[in-house]
Amino acid sequence: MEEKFKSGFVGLIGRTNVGKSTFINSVLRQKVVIITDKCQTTRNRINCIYNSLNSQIIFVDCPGFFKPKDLLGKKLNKVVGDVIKDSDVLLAMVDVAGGIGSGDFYVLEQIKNIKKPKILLLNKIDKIGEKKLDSERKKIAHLDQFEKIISISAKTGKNLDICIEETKNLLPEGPKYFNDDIISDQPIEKLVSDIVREKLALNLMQELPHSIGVKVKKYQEGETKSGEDIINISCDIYTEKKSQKAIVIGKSGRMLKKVGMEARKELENLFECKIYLGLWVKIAQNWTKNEALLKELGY
Ligand SMILES: Nc1nc2c(ncn2[C@@H]2O[C@H](COP(=O)(O)OP(=O)(O)OP(=O)(O)O)[C@@H](O)[C@H]2O)c(=O)[nH]1
Ligand SMILES: [Mg+2]
Repeated sequence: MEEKFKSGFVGLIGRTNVGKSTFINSVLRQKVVIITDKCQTTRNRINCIYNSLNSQIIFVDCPGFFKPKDLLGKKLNKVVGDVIKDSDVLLAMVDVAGGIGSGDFYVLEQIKNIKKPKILLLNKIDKIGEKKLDSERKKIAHLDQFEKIISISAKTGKNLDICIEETKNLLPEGPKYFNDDIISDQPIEKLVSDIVREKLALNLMQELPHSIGVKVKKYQEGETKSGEDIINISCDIYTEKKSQKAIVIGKSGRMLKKVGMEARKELENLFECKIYLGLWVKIAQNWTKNEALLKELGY
């Protein structure tokens, strides 16, 4: 008998930094979403599409769930709430190397009464041994809301094939929502601004905890004088204070130059052409608490 086509939206839910975006990039075998070792890296919901012969899994990357401190935090949690509502299957993720803690139980509590099939992923097992994994498993042994509990490493790819198989089993019959050549529904400008934000975060988030926003002001495809393809991009970087602007620019502009170079290299690899990237640092007081500015930045 012919197998029916299965498809659906699969929300990835978990605390910040547990490895949700890393999981998606590993499953799709390319960088579709940004990753850092800092909190609040993912700020939007992003559909990432995994196709196989008789199924289409739409993994939905979303921000980490946490106790919100400002309007940005509240908005991020609302994104997660909407993803939970709209998903067919939920993948909850915890970091067993860091240790399952109260932040994780808070997240699991939020989805406890949601009547949808759920899988629990125990991530980062590459960092720990059997003994620690056993003790982490004991912490969640009393939970009965999950169809499956799978130990994985998003980084090395361990057991991701099992995740895909088990997720597929839980999907309903459905249509192909996206064409085969689409890997993500994220607008290109968003990916560009996220890559700039990723490089900023990796270079200076110690000094600037999550108060940076990036917006693409210009994105123009063209040709150089010698006929090569080039994309001309300029971005505004929003900081909250004069002192933060100075940190982003750095001594003699060194920090901004470094961030610009790293972002440009990555964009050139991604788009396989030359990139001109202009970065401009602005001060927008309290943008993380300002509705109009948050909107302007796409939140
Ligand atoms: N060793 C190891 N590190 C991992 C693994 N998965 C993710 N990481 C690291 O954990 C950090 C956070 O990863 P992200 O994928 O950005 O985490 P996230 O859950 O998407 O975080 P938010 O977007 O802030 O919610 C990064 O430094 C990753 O390299 C893993 O399986 N093993
Ligand atoms: Mg993320």
